[in-house]
Order: sequence, then C-alpha cells, then structure tokens
Amino acid sequence: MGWPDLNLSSSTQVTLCVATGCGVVMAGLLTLRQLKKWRMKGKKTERRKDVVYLHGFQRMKFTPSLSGPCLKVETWLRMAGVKYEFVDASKSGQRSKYGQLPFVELNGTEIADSNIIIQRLARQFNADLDADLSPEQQAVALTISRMVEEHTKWTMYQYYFVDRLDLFTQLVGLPGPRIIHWLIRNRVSKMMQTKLYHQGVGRHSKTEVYQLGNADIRALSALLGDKPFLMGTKPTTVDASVFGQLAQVVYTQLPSPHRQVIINSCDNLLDYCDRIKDQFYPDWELLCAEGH
Ligand SMILES: N[C@@H](CCC(=O)N[C@@H](CS)C(=O)NCC(=O)O)C(=O)O
Ligand SMILES: *[C@@H]1O[C@H](CO)[C@@H](O)[C@H](O)[C@H]1NC(C)=O
Repeated sequence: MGWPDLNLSSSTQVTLCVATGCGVVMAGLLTLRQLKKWRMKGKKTERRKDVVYLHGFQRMKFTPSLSGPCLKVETWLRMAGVKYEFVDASKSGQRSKYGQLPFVELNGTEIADSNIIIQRLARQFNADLDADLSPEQQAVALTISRMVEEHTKWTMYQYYFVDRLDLFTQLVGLPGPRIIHWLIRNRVSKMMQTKLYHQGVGRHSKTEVYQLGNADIRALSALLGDKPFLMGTKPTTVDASVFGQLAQVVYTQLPSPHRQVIINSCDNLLDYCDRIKDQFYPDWELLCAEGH
C-alpha cells in the first residue's frame, strides 16, 4: 500500500514514515505495567519513619510469595523483628532500579536486591542474625545461600516453567480467560528458556537437571542433620534464604522431582520448613487467603 497522493515532498514523506514508525513502537511500549505506574503516581501513599516497606509479588494461595527472594526478605524481617509493611508490586507495577523484586523503602530511600537489603537493614536496625557465627560458619552459610539461589532455583524453574508448563496456571493462579493464561504462560516460558540457556542449566536433559537439583536438596538435608536451623540452634540469614526457595516446592503442593525427594528421603527438611513457618508465620493462612 502506497502513501495517498497528497503532493508531499519526499523529505516530508520520510518524516511521516519515521513518525508513524515511532508511534507504533511507542504504543507497543505502553505496557500494562506503565499504565499501572501512571495510575499510582497521583496517589501519594503515606510512608512512616522507621517502617520498612517491602515491595514484592502478589500473595499466593499456597505461599505468601512465589518469589524466593521476596519470601526470603519477608522471612528475614520477621526473624530479625523489624517492623515492615508489605506492598503488592503487582498492583503498583513498580520494580527496583535493577528491574526486579524485591526492593524496600526505608525513610524515603530505596534499597534493592535481597542480599543488599538484608545487609543494610541488619546494620541500620542493629539486627544482624549472623553476628554470633564464626568467620568459617559465615562462609559456609554464604556458600549454601549461593547454591540455593544461583543453582537449585534454576532447576526448579526448568521444571515448572519449561518442562511442566501444564502446571503453570495452578502454580501462578492466573485470573481471567484461558486465552490470556495461554499467552502469558508461553511468554513467561520463552523468557525463562532464554535465561536458563544462558545460565547453563537449560542446556541439560530433563533427567540431568532433576538430578542436579536433587543433589542440592540432599546436600541441604545432610548439612541440616538434626539441627533445628542450618547453622545451629538459632535462625540466621541462610535459613531465610533456603526457606524462601524450599517453601515453594513444599507448600505449593504440585508434583515435582524436588518435592518428591524431600518427601521420600529428606524428612528433616520438611520439619525444618514447618518449624520456620510455624515460628515466624502464625498468620500464614491469613496471608495466603489474600492470594490468588
Ligand atoms: N538477586 C536478586 C534476584 C531477584 C529476582 O530474581 N527477582 C525476580 C523474581 S524471583 C524478578 O523480579 N523477576 C522479574 C523480572 O525479571 O521482571 C535478589 O536476590 O533480590
Ligand atoms: C529514619 O529516620 C528517623 C528520623 O529522620 C531517624 O531517627 C531514624 O534513625 C531513621 N531510621 C533508620 C533505620 O535509619
């Protein structure tokens, strides 16, 4: 289809073409999230001094958050006894400066990334859960967190977001018509497959991925042994981190190789999750009742 003959000079036609192209791209960029952000901008929410505002993904039916890092920070805040309020970022459309969740606001300052959040809050509230650990124990704790957050987690993603996409709707509890579920599901899966490929886990066969994940879970079980918490009798930051990830497979109640190995041969991890849930989430059911 050509341009209608309006006797325009060729440079005007080029300008029009570019302008139209820009318009289409701009319209594409007007995503739902941006619309949400604009809508929220006018509504200035009140923020109190010394209260941590935790921005995370929406509540879920089986767990307060489907995001490991979000649940980790929330668990840490409870372990450390720091006053906080949860802000549903799926309503506000907000993300951190890294484009992710969680992030917190404290006294008008934004802190992003679960590890940085915990480090900063521990200092500002004088609530370091790891103060009594020896340097060696601190190193072990850090190593465990890294394994779970940077490896085990990906083997779970491979299962839920790629291999068993049929479980997606139950997992994330989407509202609305099925065609929308289908579109979101496929988009999320495509994104996840790219991430998994670059991370490396996604290059293995399913069987290999589940073996990798289950080896991590057995290692966690062996490290925990009969202790109530990973580093001994008191909860420390690594427990928040591990709980953030394990709670997803333990409480979501969808089948998975990770869940299977926990139930079949890691009783101590089940008790461990229940211990943390019972001690720090007396309101677990209430939080999940808000969930989708
Ligand atoms: N290193 C970050 C990781 C946070 C992260 O992976 N967040 C994911 C959800 S679990 C996220 O926000 N993804 C949304 C996106 O990438 O758009 C942390 O520990 O806080
Ligand atoms: C937050 O701000 C208040 C008042 O400005 C100050 O007293 C308090 O120490 C700050 N809290 C933290 C944790 O930095």
